Amino acid sequence: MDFQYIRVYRYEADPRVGAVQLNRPDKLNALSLPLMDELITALEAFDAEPDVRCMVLHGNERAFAAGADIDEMAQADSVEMLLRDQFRKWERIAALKKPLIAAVSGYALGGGCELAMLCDMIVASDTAQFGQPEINIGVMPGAGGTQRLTRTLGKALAMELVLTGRFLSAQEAYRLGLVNRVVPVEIYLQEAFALASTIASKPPIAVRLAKEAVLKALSTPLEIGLEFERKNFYLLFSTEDQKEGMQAFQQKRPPQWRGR
Ligand code: CO8
Repeated sequence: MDFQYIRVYRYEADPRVGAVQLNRPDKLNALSLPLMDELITALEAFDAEPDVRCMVLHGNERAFAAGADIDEMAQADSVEMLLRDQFRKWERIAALKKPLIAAVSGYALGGGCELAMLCDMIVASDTAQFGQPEINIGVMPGAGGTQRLTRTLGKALAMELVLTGRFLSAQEAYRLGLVNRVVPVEIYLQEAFALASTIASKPPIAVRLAKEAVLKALSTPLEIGLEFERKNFYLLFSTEDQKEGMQAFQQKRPPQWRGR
């Protein structure tokens, strides 16, 4: 399929990893409606492709994404924004079954920061900057920023970032648990792909059910989450990969995953 605002490819060293690059560099990858349409199409296609096990989303060195496209919103009224219903697409990204890793360099601002937080993990370059500067243009975060930042950073800091628009450096974001690791900009993509490749080498049904269970922790009370976890755990005992994984351990050989 031909895309105008993204580039879709497989990681050369491990084709089980699908990659999407946001590719609107002249606008710092501002997340326009057509770009978001392309992005969800590409991610859902990878999600449905049996030989893809993990996905990486990245921008370029200067910007992961500098937010929603301000030019598209500047003249809109509330009804128009509501009818656009653009957050449906964001919900579809949150509903992807396979792990999605954001590789972030440069700006991850507004919707760009929210998109990175929607991913399952973030690998940051040492030049990455995260922020919710919507307050400076007369609005506030709308794609999860007030909720996901608060859950990760706690109320005080999330409040500061949302009310002042201050950016977090990559190191600060790492210290606070927003990102998994910070590496020099020259190798941030390589690092994200290595992480994706490790996950791609694991039994895919266990990966899928484990991802679901971890995400459940963010939206349920503990008892419900524990019950959900237990059911997924039991379910894995119906997979061939569970038998293979445990037998391979006993026979002291590497497992051969079948994804069944
Ligand atoms: N939207 C549209 N265009 C943008 C955006 C954006 N968010 N960010 C940058 N650009 C454009 C600039 O207009 C400029 O275009 P041109 O060359 O045609 O004038 C080009 O990208 C380069 O940008 P700058 O010249 O401004 O580059 P600087 O290095 O001087 O500054 C900054 C970089 C600091 C990142 C600056 O561009 C900036 O402040 N950008 C806006 C950041 C922002 O406010 N983001 C939040 C947007 S609102 C939002 O995300 C709401 C999310 C919730 C809804 C999600 C639904 C999809």
